[in-house]
Amino acid sequence: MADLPDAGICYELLARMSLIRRFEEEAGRQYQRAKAGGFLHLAIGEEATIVGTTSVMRDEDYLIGTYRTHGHAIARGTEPKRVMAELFGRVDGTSGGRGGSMHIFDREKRFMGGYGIVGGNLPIAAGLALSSEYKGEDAVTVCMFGDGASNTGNFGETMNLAALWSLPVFFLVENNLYGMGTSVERHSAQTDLSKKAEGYGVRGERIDGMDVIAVREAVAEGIRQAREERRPTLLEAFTYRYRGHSAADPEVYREREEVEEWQRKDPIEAFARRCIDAGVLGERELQEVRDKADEQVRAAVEFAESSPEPALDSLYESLYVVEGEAGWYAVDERSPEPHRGEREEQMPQAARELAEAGAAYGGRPDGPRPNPAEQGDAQEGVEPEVSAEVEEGGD
Ligand SMILES: Cc1ncc(C[n+]2csc(CCOP(=O)(O)OP(=O)(O)O)c2C)c(N)n1
Ligand SMILES: [Mg+2]
Repeated sequence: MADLPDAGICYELLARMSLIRRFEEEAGRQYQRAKAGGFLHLAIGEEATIVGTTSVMRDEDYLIGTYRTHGHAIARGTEPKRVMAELFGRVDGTSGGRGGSMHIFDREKRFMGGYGIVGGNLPIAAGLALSSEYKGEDAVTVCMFGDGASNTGNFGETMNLAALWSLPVFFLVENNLYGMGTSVERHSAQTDLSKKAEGYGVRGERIDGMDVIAVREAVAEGIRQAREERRPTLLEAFTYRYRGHSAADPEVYREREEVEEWQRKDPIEAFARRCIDAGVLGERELQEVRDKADEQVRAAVEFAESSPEPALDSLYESLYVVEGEAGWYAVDERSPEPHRGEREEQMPQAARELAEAGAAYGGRPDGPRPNPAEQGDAQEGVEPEVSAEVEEGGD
């Protein structure tokens, strides 16, 4: 077992893991109260993998993750209150309340999301690393994804380019043993995921993702190789999510005993005990860490509650930026002049009508869904056609 770092670092690691745990427990509660909308994927149980990784990154490094990344953002330094406000869909959220749980994003902290497409963040990670390389910067991109994502085409394509172009990128697969309800044995022919990129020339290694120090050491070395030698690594960290895949998961694919077995090796408790036994931290500090986490999460909820909802008029803002101008644009070959839903700043009335139709639809999901692209022009007296079917969805 690797040695403990000094007391200050141990305190910080414990504080970060405890804060993330408390944050996510509270996020789950707020979701039950319907304060947080959309989907909610919790990473409770995976804190050592998250915090061990981010603790050895430099400020200039990029991190990109999946849809299970509240903790990743907080670990990178995004304020918990802004993450909570994002879950609540409020203007002070990290994406102005428009992204929600799956799309936490903080450019300032170089946390590049928050990504809902399984495996979709891998090529973006290669792109980020390529941009650092191209600009002659020292930054490394850390890309975290799930065991399920290692089966996607993006995985192979990204590993190939990362090795071929010697990109400063580091990959970490958070192997929590399941992709939704499918176990690794049932979804991957090669169950040693660290070997999956060897054929592309990417070195692999397996570690205990429940041990924050083991993660820290392995990631530090991987990042060093990426930064100094331009050699990508694929690190497989064994971890476990205590909660279901998302808030709506009946969990028929695993036994209660399996969850309890992993909970007995809880990464936060195990690390706290180790620090106490080694005399690095005392009971008083442990209590302080818990109290501070409670306080920060309580303040985050209060902040999110009091942050306003985005204004209805702003519905079409920030969807695209074309030549520095933000707005909602569509390629429409019917005629060159603006159509409904386009260039809303020149057509405030049409934008308002569409926003109101959207809001009314929100309260009446069985009704016809407004689709600006199919609703004709904004000319006076033209009655918009309403069509398109209600989309079914689930994640
Ligand atoms: C391309 C794509 N296919 C399917 C889905 C639906 N989906 C969402 S999460 C998930 C499981 C992914 O599992 P894993 O990569 O192990 O990550 P984990 O959820 O365990 O963190 C699937 C199949 C999706 N979002 N994107
Ligand atoms: Mg998984």
